[in-house]
Amino acid sequence: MNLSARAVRRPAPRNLFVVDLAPRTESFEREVAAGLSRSPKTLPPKFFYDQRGAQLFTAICGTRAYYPTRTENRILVQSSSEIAAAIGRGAVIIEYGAGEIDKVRRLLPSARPAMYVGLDISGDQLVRASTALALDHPWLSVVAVIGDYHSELEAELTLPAHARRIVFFPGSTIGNFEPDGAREFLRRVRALVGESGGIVIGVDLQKPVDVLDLAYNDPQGYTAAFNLNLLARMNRELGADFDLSAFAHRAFYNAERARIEMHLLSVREQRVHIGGRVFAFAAGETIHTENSYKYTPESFSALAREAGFGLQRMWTDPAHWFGVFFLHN
Ligand code: AVJ
Repeated sequence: MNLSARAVRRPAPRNLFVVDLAPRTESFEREVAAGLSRSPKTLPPKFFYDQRGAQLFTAICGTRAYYPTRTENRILVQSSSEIAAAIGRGAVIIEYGAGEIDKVRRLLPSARPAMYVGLDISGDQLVRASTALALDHPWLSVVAVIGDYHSELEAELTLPAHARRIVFFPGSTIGNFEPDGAREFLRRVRALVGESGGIVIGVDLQKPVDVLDLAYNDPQGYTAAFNLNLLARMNRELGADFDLSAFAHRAFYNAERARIEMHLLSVREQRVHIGGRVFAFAAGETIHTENSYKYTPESFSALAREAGFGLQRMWTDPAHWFGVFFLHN
C-alpha cells in the first residue's frame, strides 16, 4: 500500500479550474486500427502517456542517459531572470504537455504571471500536478486542460482579454512533429498569442550520435518499458492480445532525417487481435512509434521564421546540446 500518496492528498484549491477535453477510448481504437492498417505500421506518440506511460516518462527523465531534461532544467535555472524578463510580468502562460509542471516553476518567481494554463493528455498526472501548483502559488490562477495539442483552447475557456499570452513548450516535444507539422503548430501558436505574445520553446539540438542513441536506450530499460507499454495499453484498454515478449524496443538515430526513431519490432511472425480485427506481423516488421527530430540552432531558427516569428533569442548550455528559444514578433 502506498501510504505517502494518502498522506499528501490535498484539498481542491480555489485557484484551480479543471477542463476535461480528453479524447475518448473510441478515438484510441480508431487511431490504432488506422495506424496498424498502414504500411509501414505506425502509432502516434501521444498514446504513450496513459498513467503508466506518464510514470515511465518521469523515470526516463531521471536517468543519466536521458540528457534533455537535466540540460534544459539547467538552462532554465541559469537564465531564469532573462527568460522571465522576455516573458514580462502579468502574462498568461499556456503550457503544452504540462506533465509534472516542474519546469515552469523555475520561471514563476520572476515572471509572476496572472494565469497559468496547463494542457496535457495525461489527466491523473495533470490534476495532481496542477493541484500542487495552485496550492504552492495561491496568487496564481491555475487552469488544467485535459486534452491534446489540437484542443481549441479559446473555444473552451475565456482567457483574460488584455494580458500578454506566452506559450511555454519545454521538453523538446516539438521534435515529435514532422517539420511541416512543427511549422503548422508554430503558426497556430502565433494565432493564439497574437501580436504582443510569444513562445518559450525547448529544442533538442544535434550532437554526437552515441549520446543520442544512449538517451533512447537507457541502461535501466525505462525507455524500452515506455515503448512496450503502448502494447500493454492496447491489451488493457482495447482487449488486444499482444504478447509483449514477442516484441522488442528499437531506437536509433536516422542521420539523414536528423531524428531518433523508435520502433516496436516483432521478433517473429505473428497475428494480433484487436476488437474484431486481426493484424499480421512478419518477423522483423516494426510499428514505428515515435520520431524525435534534432535541430541545429540555424535549422530551428529557419523553421520559426517560416512560421512567421520575426524575433528570436536562444539560451543554451556550454556544449550546445539543447536550446531554449524565445520567439515573438
Ligand atoms: C517528450 C517527445 C520530448 O522525444 O525525447 C523520451 C519522448 N521518447 N524517450 C523525446 C521520449 C523516448 C520525448 N519527448
